[in-house]
Amino acid sequence: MKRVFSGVQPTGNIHIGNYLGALKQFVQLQEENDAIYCIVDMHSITVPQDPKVLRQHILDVAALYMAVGLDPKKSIIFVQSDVPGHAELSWILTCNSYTGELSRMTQFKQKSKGKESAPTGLFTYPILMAADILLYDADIVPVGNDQKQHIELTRDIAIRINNKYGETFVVPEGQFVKSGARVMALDDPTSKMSKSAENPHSRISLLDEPSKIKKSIMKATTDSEGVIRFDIENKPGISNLLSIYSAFSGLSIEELEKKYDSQGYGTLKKDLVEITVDALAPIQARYREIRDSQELLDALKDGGQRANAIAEKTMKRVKDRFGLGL
Ligand code: AQP
Repeated sequence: MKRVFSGVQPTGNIHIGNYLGALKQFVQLQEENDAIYCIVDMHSITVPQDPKVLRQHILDVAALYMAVGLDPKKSIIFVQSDVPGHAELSWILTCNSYTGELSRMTQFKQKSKGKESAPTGLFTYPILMAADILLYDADIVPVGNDQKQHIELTRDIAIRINNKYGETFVVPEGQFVKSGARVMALDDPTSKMSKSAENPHSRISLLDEPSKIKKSIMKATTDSEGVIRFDIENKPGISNLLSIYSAFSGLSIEELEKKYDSQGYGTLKKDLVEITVDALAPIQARYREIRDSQELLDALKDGGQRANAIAEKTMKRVKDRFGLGL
């Protein structure tokens, strides 16, 4: 059995990019692997958060994890800050990484762009992510394409420490889906769909009402050519809609191009609204059942204890290698 680890930040409502790029794989992977899924609340404070809202968002993400199909009997589901090993290991990894490699991270460049000074946590957050993964000896890390660079960094740090201190960490592999690995913003298909983008119509959140989904898709930026074909460079808007359609319907891009041959963008958009609304309806129904339940709190408590037991073992091994403590 392989160990799978991944996480999502509680920074707002999870959108279809998070779902198609990451969560959908989480559910498939829990069937035949030893899966651990975290709500990475310590990552979310790299930018300011309202404490009351953050708590609610932690529960929202946990409920959405379960609503999309994660089962606490099959997967460990827990909150990152409930396991002290993440912060502890992060410091040890920080001492074994370089400012040069962190400066190359494109997410840091994007998130700090235009700011006179950025929080140190925003700069070092890829190390905390490396700690999240290495703490659980993960073999596989299912994530969206935007995290490729961070997985590479995690591997580099693990290999560096293994070479210097002897076999300490499992070197993980990223796992990326074919369609949906990078869902783009509906209002600007050249940047990725994001929870924190200002325009709510740039994304479709898993909890959006049908009317909001309709408005966002019908307003989505396209082009003036009027031909439905996949061409990311010249037709990023239509290509993005086709990718989302393909990921939700299971139809290939070629099948969709044939289906919509000589049809207008309006028809494609209308059908995509229907497909999206239908795909999200059961998730929303389950979310409403579970969000305020004791079952959710019990799952997180139990998950935290089980995650902590694994993390403590790793920390003992790491401290031994580094000669820390007695
Ligand atoms: N647009 C996307 N397409 C495909 N996958 C995506 N992911 C994020 N955006 C897309 C994947 O979702 C998982 C959880 O992401 P996260 O919440 O940890 O952080 P993020 O990548 O920073 O996501 P957001 O939505 O853009 O949040 P904010 O706005 O808060 O920064 C990851 O596996 C990610 O790859």
